[in-house]
Amino acid sequence: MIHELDDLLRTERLPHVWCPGCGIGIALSAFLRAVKMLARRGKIDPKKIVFVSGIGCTGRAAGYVKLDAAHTPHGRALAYAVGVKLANPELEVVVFTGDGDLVGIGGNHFLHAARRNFDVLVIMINNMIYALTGGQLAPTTPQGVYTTTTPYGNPEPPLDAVKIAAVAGATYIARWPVTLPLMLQKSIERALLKKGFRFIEVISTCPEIFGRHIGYRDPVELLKYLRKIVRVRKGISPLEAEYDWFKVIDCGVFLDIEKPGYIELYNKYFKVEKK
Ligand SMILES: Cc1ncc(C[n+]2csc(CCOP(=O)(O)OP(=O)(O)O)c2C)c(N)n1
Ligand code: SF4
Repeated sequence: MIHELDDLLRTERLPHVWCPGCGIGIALSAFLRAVKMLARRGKIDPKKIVFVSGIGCTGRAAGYVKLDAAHTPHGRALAYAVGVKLANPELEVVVFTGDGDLVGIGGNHFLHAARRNFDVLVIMINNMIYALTGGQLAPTTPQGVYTTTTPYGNPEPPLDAVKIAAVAGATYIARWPVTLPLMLQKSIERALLKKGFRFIEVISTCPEIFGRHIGYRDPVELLKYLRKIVRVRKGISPLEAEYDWFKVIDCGVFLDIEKPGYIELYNKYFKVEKK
């Protein structure tokens, strides 16, 4: 059987490891469709893309894409991506990462890459849990929810990565749920053509672990619930966007500005001479 994305997939590695109903595949296919669309229009060369992921269910994506890819240690995807871009600024570096990977163990890299407006696109798949390791608390886990490390309910308020990216200094910030894959694709297309630190949060579904913990083991019911709480809003600031699993999750493009990215500033201050 031939699929329209086969040329961007290592089909010999399929079937993939993700559970039925997992949202990660929806996000990955939105990314690959965006690449395909831009390549067709001559705006991007897939041979210049480097796809970097860390460890986690999300991290497995690096093994399936037919792009230059790296499956790096947990929490270090962004640090690795920064190294790749500094070594060869001609490359378009994309980090495809889990919420635990990026804002848990990798939180410091996130903060400083955004502060530097480093030239990288970060797509964070937020399933609100450490899924691969069986359901421990993530920084993004909603308050009150049972996890294997908070058996009496999570006492902590969750971290909102959109707001962190905004105050730290990103140039593009968006959030989309897996229930709106076309909006996500268009947003990735836009972000791929920009410089600086671009951050897209994908609200994903993990029926196997997170869903089971909150009483939505059925993938369809979980998707229906997600659809209910998502509110698409235009023109609001990232600081106004609500992130509350029990009430509403605001989605949309919250920031799209131009300012010099890190590579441009580096060249300016270090006065790099071309040989
Ligand atoms: C240094 C290090 N610490 C901990 C782990 C164990 N570990 C693997 S994946 C993971 C969390 C995964 O959660 P997330 O990044 O949100 O990805 P998901 O599986 O939910 O997609 C952890 C703690 C590890 N592999 N390496
Ligand atoms: S455990 Fe959750 S995140 Fe991991 S593959 Fe299964 S559904 Fe997806």
